[in-house]
Amino acid sequence: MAAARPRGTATGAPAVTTLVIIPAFNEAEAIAHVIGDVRNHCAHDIVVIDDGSADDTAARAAAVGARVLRHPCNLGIGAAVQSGYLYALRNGYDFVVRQDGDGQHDPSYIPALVSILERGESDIVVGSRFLAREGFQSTLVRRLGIVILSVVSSLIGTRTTDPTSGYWALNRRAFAVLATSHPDDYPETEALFIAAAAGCRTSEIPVVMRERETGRSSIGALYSGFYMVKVILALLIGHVRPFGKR
Ligand SMILES: Nc1nc2c(ncn2[C@@H]2O[C@H](COP(=O)(O)OP(=O)(O)OP(=O)(O)O)[C@@H](O)[C@H]2O)c(=O)[nH]1
Ligand SMILES: [Mg+2]
Repeated sequence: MAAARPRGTATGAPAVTTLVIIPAFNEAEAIAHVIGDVRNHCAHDIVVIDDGSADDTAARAAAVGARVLRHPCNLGIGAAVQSGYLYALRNGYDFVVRQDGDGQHDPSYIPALVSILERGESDIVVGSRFLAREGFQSTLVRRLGIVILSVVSSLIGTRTTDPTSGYWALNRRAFAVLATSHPDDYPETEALFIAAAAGCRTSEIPVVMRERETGRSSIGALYSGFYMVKVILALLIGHVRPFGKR
């Protein structure tokens, strides 16, 4: 795998570097287009984390010049994102943008997400589809779950309008925390809680999301209910448990 970009500017000041991480599981049909779309909107480095795909995801990402980390088997979305954070940490990046490999996240929002980190206003910026209420709003069952998770999150002090959004930007302080401690599946709500418990500040900007056009969703209607219970239990247990013992 290629090393991270050399850092530094003509004036000698260290350049701020941003890495876009794209977790991908069986996204062969979408991944090359997603990478091209990111490149159309920013010049940041890109790493695709191929989570043990059975299709050509890794080869197609590599064919268009992206760096690819490969899990030897499918470990789940949480582990895929955590591998991206670990890579960013070990290679000295300042900021990470996390976006999905199925094309649901419009990379035109990347500059806006990163600019909030650059101004030091927040440690994590979440792209929320429910602030503008335009575009893909998810299925009815999942929206209901999202409302319940928002309420539970508010009660324990991590208010967010879109607790399952996977479209985030994080500074090094935040991704260092999550590189060490990250939930497995349906991870976003719990990850926000872990970061907040470690002192990270979170904010949101409105984004318009698209519907998945290819591949398969990780979350069927049946699993939505299961994950909801799991995440709520994890949040409540996390809330009564000192962070240091996590
Ligand atoms: N399905 C699934 N996706 C994974 C896994 N590991 C990484 N991913 C990637 O994680 C991202 C989010 O998964 P999605 O299934 O799209 O989840 P989602 O966006 O909440 O659900 P949809 O709105 O139905 O697409 C995608 O880019 C996946 O390719 C995994 O084990 N299963
Ligand atoms: Mg998706």
